[in-house]
Amino acid sequence: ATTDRDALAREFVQFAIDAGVLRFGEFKTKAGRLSPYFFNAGLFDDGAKLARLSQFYARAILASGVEFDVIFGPAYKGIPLGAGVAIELARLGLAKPFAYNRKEAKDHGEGGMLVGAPLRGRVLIVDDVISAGTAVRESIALIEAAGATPHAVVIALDRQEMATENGADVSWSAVQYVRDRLGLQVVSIANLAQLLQHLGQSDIFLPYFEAVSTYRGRYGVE
Ligand code: OMP
Repeated sequence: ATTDRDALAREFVQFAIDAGVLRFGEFKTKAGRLSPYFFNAGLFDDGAKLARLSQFYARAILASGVEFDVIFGPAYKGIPLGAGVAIELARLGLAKPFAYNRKEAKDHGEGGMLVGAPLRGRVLIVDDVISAGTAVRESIALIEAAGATPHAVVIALDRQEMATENGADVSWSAVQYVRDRLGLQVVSIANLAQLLQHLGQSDIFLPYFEAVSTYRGRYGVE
C-alpha cells in the first residue's frame, strides 16, 4: 500500500531529479561500486532549492515522530542542511536549538570545535547520505564527548545497499548498522525502494528503472 511517507518520498525523488541532484549514468561510489545513480546534495545550490530541501527534511522528521532536544549539523555539508532544517521546523512550530562543529580547532577567540547551542539531551544529526557510515560515527563520537546522547539521524536518501567491512560486502546496510548496532533512530526522506517505485511509474524513466533494479539485485539489502 502507498503511504503518505511514500508519497513524500516520491515527491522528493522527482524534486531531486529536476534539481539535477539525483543523476543517472555511471558513478563510482565510496565503496568502489559502479552505480547507475548518484545523489549529490552539494548541488542543492540556490536559495529556493535549499528551502525546498529543508522542507522535505522537516516533513520527514515530523512524520516520523522522532523526539529530540537539539539539532546537530556535522561539518561541512551538515551545516547548511542543519540550519535549513532548524529554520523550517521552527516555521512549522517545532523550534529547537541548533549546533554544528568546525573541523579545524581555532587558536583565538571562543575556541572549541562546537558552535551554536550547547549539545545536551537527545541529539538529532542532520546529514545527506549514509554510505559507509564513517561520517555518522564521527558525529556520534563528538556528541558523546560533549556529554550528550546521539539519538537519531535524518538523511535525504537511504541507498539500502550492503555495507562493506575490510573490503568485503556484508549482508546489512550502513543504515541498518547505525539503527541496530549503534541504536540510533534513522529517518530518511526517501530510500532505494521508493526511488524505484517512482522510476517504475513513468515510461521516460524505464532505462533508469532497469539499471537501478539490476544494481539493487546485485548490492541491495532486504
Ligand atoms: P559515509 O560518510 O561513509 O557514510 O559516506 C557518505 C558519502 O557517500 C558522501 O559524502 C558521498 O561522498 C558518498 N555518496 C553520496 O553522497 N551519494 C551517493 O549516492 C553515493 C555516495 C557513495 O559514494 O556511496
